[in-house]
Amino acid sequence: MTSAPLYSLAGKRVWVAGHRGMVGAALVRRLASENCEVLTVSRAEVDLLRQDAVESWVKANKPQAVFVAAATVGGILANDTRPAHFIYENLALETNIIEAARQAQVEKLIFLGSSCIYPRLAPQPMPEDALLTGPLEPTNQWYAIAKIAGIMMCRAYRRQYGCDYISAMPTNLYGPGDNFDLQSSHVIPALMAKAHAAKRDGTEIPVWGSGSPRREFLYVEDLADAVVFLMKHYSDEEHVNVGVGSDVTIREVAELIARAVGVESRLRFDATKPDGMPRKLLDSAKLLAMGWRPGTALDVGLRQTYEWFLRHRAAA
Ligand code: GFB
Repeated sequence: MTSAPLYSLAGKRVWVAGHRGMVGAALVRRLASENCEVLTVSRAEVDLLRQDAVESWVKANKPQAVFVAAATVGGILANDTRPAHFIYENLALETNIIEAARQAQVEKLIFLGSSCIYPRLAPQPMPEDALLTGPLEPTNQWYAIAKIAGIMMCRAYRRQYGCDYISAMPTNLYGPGDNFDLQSSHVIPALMAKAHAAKRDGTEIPVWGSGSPRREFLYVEDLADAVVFLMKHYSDEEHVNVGVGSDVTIREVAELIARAVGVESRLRFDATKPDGMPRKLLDSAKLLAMGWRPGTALDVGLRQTYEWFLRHRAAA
């Protein structure tokens, strides 16, 4: 059963930071039914890496609630090869936004992290209190450290300033608006683009790594729904995991993607590419106990993502 909301978005000025990204765009779509005024700002107007620009814009535009969906993100190879980008840009933009929000007396803020904040060998499924209990996965430790810092900032701002700032940790995401670039993307959009090419050219589908790592995948529209739910129903220090409760191997997701694309090509595994974390399944019991449920099965979400890809192929 869902409890009565603690915070209402109705009539509020709500800033979605990062509205051009997959998550931010899904949040803007989801907020259309919340009877609030959604604020967005382009990168050309405000560079989120510049503290003075962020502070001036927030002061002038006076949002009452903030969704921190802005982030420098990418798949395993991008994380592994551009560590300085991932740690610097994420630390800079999240500290700029959170401090600007405090100065402008923003009523409520939700910071979005990632399941890679947990130790490489955390117990599976990973509960919230596994944070900082062991060494991180080396391929994405830079991004993870920045995201852990964001969680800690929200906690510290609650303690010292009484700010109602909370954090949500989504599992691996996919859906409309994803990045389909083969070098920098996550596994689902990469394999979808490769399966599409294999269907066109009659070739094999190259899959990085061994195919045995396990991942939990959440459709981005469900994530947006969960984040709005938490904004309204949650107010506490501890971050909240957002997942679907089950995972699949990379081989299995590759097969599901091939089915969604309608291709029977053989999978070819490339052992020169990294596997990353052996398993990444969140324990989302805390969120489920609040009454939220994901709505989209993986095969359905994959079909919808492929339809989006076909419609937006040139841009993707
Ligand atoms: O989605 P992905 O890049 O992110 O990779 P992570 C997941 C798994 O899929 C890895 C395999 O074992 C990859 O080796 N994989 C197979 C592929 N084929 C491909 C391919 O063509 N492209 C990609 N990208 N992977 C990221 C982190 O980790 O996940 C970030 O680096 C973030 O920090 C994000 O947390 C959610 O799940 O390994």
